[in-house]
Amino acid sequence: MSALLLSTKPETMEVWRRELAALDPGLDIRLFPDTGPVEDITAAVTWNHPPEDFFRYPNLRLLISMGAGVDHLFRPPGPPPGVAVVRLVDRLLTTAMSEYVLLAVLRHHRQDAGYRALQAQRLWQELPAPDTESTRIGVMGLGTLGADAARKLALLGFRVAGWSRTPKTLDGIETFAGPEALFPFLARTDILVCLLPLTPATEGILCARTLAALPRGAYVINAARGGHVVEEDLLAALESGQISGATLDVFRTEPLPPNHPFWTHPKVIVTPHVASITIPRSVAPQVIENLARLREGRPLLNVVDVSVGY
Ligand code: NDP
Ligand code: OXD
Repeated sequence: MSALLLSTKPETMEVWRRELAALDPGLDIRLFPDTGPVEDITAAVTWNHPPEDFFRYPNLRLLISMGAGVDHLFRPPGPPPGVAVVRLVDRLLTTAMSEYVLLAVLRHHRQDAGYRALQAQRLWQELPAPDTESTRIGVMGLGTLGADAARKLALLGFRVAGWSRTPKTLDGIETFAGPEALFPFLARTDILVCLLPLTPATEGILCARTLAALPRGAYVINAARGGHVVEEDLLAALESGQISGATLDVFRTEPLPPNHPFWTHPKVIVTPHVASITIPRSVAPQVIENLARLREGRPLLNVVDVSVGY
């Protein structure tokens, strides 16, 4: 017996089941918590499932994240030893994230908040003209999402740089790599975009020290994970004017609690973790493909390096 465990928000579980079953009607899909005998489960497609539960399935061999990020699978105790982890890489996910980043960059760059405030006062007034070619954008993370956003920003004419763990070469983009390059990268960045995975090495990376290393008045966009930001440090930097504003899609606590200061902060734009939403129909083929590869012992797609956590 070989069954697939499906576990996500109850409201999307049925959509996932339908899309996977449409591609492989013979697939034995078990919707958590109705797992049947735990010995049957050989793979799981999951989002925010309690990680300790994965240890209950003695024949589990593969964990498939329902998103690009896998930090939810690495929360203690992490994936059971010997279980492979894969994530989603999907054209629609990538396009949507770049749209989010471009929107946030352009809204700030074209002083949208300023013009809305003038409109509210019926004031016909010019603000200083934005200068695209001298605006320096820095993208943290040059993976699937960061590289696409960086390329699209460069096409618009911004001066784009990116920072990654290992060295990268991208046409028209200045690249920085490793911890020693972080501060030089920050020092040349007017608009900072975070598209890093959340790992022990990147947790709290947007903190007082790194925010202070940006030029005064820099703008911050975080569409990666809430755990990248030390929220009190960002609030203090906004208060002091070191950071002129922020667009935040992700938060340490989600949903963002109603009394959280970000909700009403005049310099903060909040969105509810929607920068890029997985569309089950679009990603179902790669899930089915990976299940086939698992069965046949072929190399899996979009494998996560368990030793670094992304
Ligand atoms: P990838 O794994 O493709 O890319 C990760 C990038 O981050 C790589 O360039 C990697 O460097 C770099 N990186 C990792 N660790 C470090 C480090 N310690 N120092 C410097 N650079 C580092 O991920 P994706 O681009 O697909 O996704 C990025 C993240 O976006 C996801 O993990 C997820 O958290 C978030 N996300 C958010 C969504 C939302 O709706 N808000 C939707 C989808 C994803 P290297 O190239 O050297 O490996
Ligand atoms: C993801 C997300 O990681 O939606 O895909 O956050």
